[in-house]
Amino acid sequence: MDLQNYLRTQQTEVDRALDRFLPKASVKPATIHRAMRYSLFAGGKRLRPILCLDAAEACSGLTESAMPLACALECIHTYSLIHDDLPSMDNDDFRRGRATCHKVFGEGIAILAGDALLTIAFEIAAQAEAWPRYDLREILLEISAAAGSRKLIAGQVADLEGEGRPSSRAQLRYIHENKTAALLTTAVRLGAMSANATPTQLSAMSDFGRALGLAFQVIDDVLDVTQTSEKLGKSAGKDAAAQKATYPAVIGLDKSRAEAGRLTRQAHEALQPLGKKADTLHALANHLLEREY
Ligand code: GRG
Repeated sequence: MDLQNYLRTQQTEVDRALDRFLPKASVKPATIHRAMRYSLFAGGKRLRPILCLDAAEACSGLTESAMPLACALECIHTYSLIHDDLPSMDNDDFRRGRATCHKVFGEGIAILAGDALLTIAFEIAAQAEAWPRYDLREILLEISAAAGSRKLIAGQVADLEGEGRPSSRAQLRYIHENKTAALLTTAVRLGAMSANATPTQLSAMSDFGRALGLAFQVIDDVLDVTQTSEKLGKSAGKDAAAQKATYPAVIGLDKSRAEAGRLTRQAHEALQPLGKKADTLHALANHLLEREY
């Protein structure tokens, strides 16, 4: 399988769908729609939507059924990046290879663009069809829980509060589970739900998403130390400068790489019940471990 080519095709499909779901840039008030589109179409990897679509296929579902959920997740993810970059958070000027939303549109509009992306995620998800095992109520509960104060925001709070203080591995794991792995787990779970997955398939996806999400954030921490800002499309070296709780800071680079490898193996094992149908998810897990940006 030519994974690079496959990822490009999936990114294009996701971008087309996002373009259909988002208000056009000319819709009033144009400033907010321009700001939302500016950050959304800035060239993200579309990892969460692609995982959602692949999980649907691994459970014998159709990617068309998963697409509204895939797009909703990308809107939530982009909102979190816009807010994460704000002066009151990480105060970053550079994201997805371009100036951050608040640098271009000002802080007020950037906050509102994040709010609007979070809100539209639910509007988009509500357009998904219902399935015999998983109704819309369950889908919306899954998304709200992942984006809420016990998961995504909990991770961000712990991340902010951990700055400048020594962290234990347990604290680090808590941050990674909530800030990163929760949304990635939800991505594969929603894909599976859109395929009317059996309880065994859904449980396999939960285990896969968690292990993959943890590996993804360990690698993200490693890349922050080893790569340039140009390559990453975001400011490199910021974690160390802000004395953030990261794996390289707590256990060093070599052990961090080994930990990412161990978690990726765990992700592969979790997919066992899905057999050959999960081949693309296996390939994606390897690709994320070896990525350079
Ligand atoms: C509610 C005020 C408020 C803020 C929410 C929750 C939150 C802010 C921020 C967390 C965002 C964050 C930086 C999570 C870490 C996960 C991570 C490594 C994100 C980068 O994901 P990629 O590499 O990015 O998939 P692209 O740009 O490719 O989509």
